[in-house]
Amino acid sequence: MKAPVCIIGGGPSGLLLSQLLDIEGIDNIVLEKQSREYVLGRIRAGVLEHGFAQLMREARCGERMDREGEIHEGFFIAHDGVMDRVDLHKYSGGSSVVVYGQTELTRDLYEARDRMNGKVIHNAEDVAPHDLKSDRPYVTYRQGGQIFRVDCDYVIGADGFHGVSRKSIPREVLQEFERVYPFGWLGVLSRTKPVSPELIYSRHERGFALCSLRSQTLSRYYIQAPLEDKVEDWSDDAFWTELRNRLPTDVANKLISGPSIEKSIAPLRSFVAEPMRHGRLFLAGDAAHIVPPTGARGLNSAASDIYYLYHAMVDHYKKGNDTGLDAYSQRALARVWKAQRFSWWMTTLLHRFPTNLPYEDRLQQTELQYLFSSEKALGSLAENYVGLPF
Ligand code: FAS
Ligand code: PHB
Repeated sequence: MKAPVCIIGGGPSGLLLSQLLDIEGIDNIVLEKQSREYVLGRIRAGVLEHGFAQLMREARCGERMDREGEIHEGFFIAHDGVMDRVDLHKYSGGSSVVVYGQTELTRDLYEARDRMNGKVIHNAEDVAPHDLKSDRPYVTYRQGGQIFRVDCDYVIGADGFHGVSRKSIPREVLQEFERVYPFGWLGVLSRTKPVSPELIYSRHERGFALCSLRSQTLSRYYIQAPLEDKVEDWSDDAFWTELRNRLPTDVANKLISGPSIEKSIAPLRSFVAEPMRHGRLFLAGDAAHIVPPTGARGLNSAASDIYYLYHAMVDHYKKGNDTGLDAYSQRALARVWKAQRFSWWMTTLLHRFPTNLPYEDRLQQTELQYLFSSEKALGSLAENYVGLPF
C-alpha cells in the first residue's frame, strides 16, 4: 500500500488530521489498533476551546457539535464557602468554549471519514514505523494473521501516551519532562440533570471536585481520589455522598444523583516529549504531551498540533514549501508548554496536596482571593481557558 501520509492512531488527533488532509486532496491512511466501538466507548474530554471548535467546522464535522454542544461563557470556582464566577466572555474579549463530549466528537469524525471513504484501518496490530530518518519511511502492521506495509512520505504519531510512535524515537534523541501528581480523579457519568448550567470547580479541604455535563440530561462529575484507590472501592452512594461533601450546601442540596453509567479513576500527570519530530515522524496529541484535566487542556492541546501539521502538509504538497514542517516541533511545543503551565497552575490551585504545609494551603486561598480581586488575573485565566491563539 502507498499513501503520502500514514497516521498511527484513530483517536481525535489522528482522525481530525486525516479528515483535514483528505479535504485538501492529500491522501492518507489511519492505522488504529482498537475497534471503532472500543475507541467510541471511551469517556474523556468535555470542553472544546474556540480553536478546536473552529477546526471541527473547517473539517466539515461541526454540524452536530453546533447543534447539540453548549456554548459556555463562564464557569464557577467554589472555595472558602463562596462561589465565584469566571466570566470568560468578558475577560477573554468575547470568546467562549463549547461543552461537547470527546466521545461524540470522535463519532462525528468517524462519520465524516466514512462520508469521504477515508481509509481507517481498525484492529491493526503490531503497528511499527520504519526508516524514519530516510526519505522513504514505511509502516508495517498485522491484521488477520497477515503482515501489511504502508509506504509513505510522512508518519504521524497520533497514538496517544501509550502508543508506539514516541518510543520509536531513539532514547539519545528524546527528552521527556514529567510530573506525576499524588492523586487521581474519580469520574462518574450519570443520566441526570446537571446540578449547574455552568461548570463548578470546587477547592475543598476534603479534596477537589468538579461538576460538569455533556447535555441537559447527562452529567459528568469528578472528585479527587487517592492514587491507591480502585474504582471498585467506590460505590455510587459513596461517590455521591463525597461529592456533596465537597460542594457548597446550596449546590449539594439540589444535586440529583443516579446510577453511574460510567465510573473510572484516571491518574494525573504532566508530560512533554521533545522534540515532536524525528526525521519523517511527527508526534501529535497525547503521543507527545499529557496534562492533568483540571484546565481542560488535554484534547485542546492536540488541536494546535493538528492545525500546524495540517497547514505544514498543505504547504509541502501544494507549494513545495517545507517551512511549516521544519518549524513544527518548535512551534507546537511553544503552545504545548503554555497549556502545561496553565494546567499545572489550575491543578496546584484547586487540589488538596497531602504533603502541603499549612503555609501552602494559605497560599492557595490567597491565590484565589487575588484572582477574584484582579481583572488582570481573571483576564489571564480566561484567555488560557478559552484557548490561546494557534
Ligand atoms: P488518544 O489516546 O485519544 O488516541 C490515540 C489512539 O491511538 C487510540 O485510539 C489508541 O487506541 C491508538 N493507539 C495506541 N497505540 C497504538 C498503536 N501502537 N497502533 C495503532 N494505534 C494505537 N482531556 C480533557 O481536555 N478533559 C478531560 O476531562 C480529559 N479526561 C481524560 C480522561 C482519561 C482517562 C484520559 C486517558 C484522557 C483524558 N483527557 C482529557 C485527555 C484526552 O482527551 C486526550 O487529550 C485525547 O484523547 C487526545 O487525543 P489523541 O491525541 O487522539 O490520543
Ligand atoms: C469534563 O467535562 O470531562 C471536564 C470538563 C472540564 C475539565 C475536565 C473535564 O477541566
